[in-house]
Amino acid sequence: KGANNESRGALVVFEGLDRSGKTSQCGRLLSYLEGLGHSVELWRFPDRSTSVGQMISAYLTNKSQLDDHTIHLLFSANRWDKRSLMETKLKAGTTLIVDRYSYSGVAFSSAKGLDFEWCKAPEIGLIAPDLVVYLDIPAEKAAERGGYGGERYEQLEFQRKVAQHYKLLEDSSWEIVDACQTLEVVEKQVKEIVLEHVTTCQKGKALSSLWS
Ligand code: Z5A
Repeated sequence: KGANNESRGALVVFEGLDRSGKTSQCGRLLSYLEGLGHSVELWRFPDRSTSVGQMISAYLTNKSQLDDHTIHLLFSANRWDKRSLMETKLKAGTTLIVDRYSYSGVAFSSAKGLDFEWCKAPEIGLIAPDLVVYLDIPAEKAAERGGYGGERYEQLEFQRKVAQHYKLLEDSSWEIVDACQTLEVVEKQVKEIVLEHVTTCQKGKALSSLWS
């Protein structure tokens, strides 16, 4: 085992449209991994607790207006704020389950019409996930789940565009799960996929960076 291949925690990211079930599945996965005795934490982006996060939250709830480029960079800064803590935790053996990450950043901003490559640029150098679980659901179906609230982006036509842009980001770290299945079926599939990656990282795997 080389110095770069030390045992570590896994970086597991959940992505998908609004109401695809990310938050529900992240919670269930956390309990499951904890039950198996793993060191594990649940994170989410945007992290609304930081000062940058509060600006993002005001924007999402329509309390403030920002240029599309500006808000894009704030979402990215919100992740950069956490990059070094993320590395420390992973190297200390803690698995991180992360509800939304750079893929949301690019899919949402490019769906507004911003240049795709421009959107990816500020994410370069963030830690690459070991696994991206994409909860796949048509925008129409997601909208039926309790309906959308009043936050910006929670509109059917826009969610359709976001889905199209997500597809352009798919790479070998992605596992697509059919999110139209019941919560329990999705949960079972997610557990199996994630456990495999947690084990691989425990055995030793180098960290890598976006986008590679
Ligand atoms: N955004 C961005 O533009 N740029 C970025 O860089 C980042 C984010 C990071 C806020 O995100 C917005 O920020 C988001 C993207 C943008 N805008 N949108 N849209 P957020 O994470 O704070 O909010 P959210 O993603 O919209 O979270 P959500 O509404 O909580 O959705 P979810 O986590 O995917 O779903 P859920 O809460 O688990 O489930 C929703 C409902 O469906 C709930 O009633 C469940 O009980 C039900 N559900 C879940 N699974 C099932 C199944 N399998 N069957 C039936 N019902 C189910």
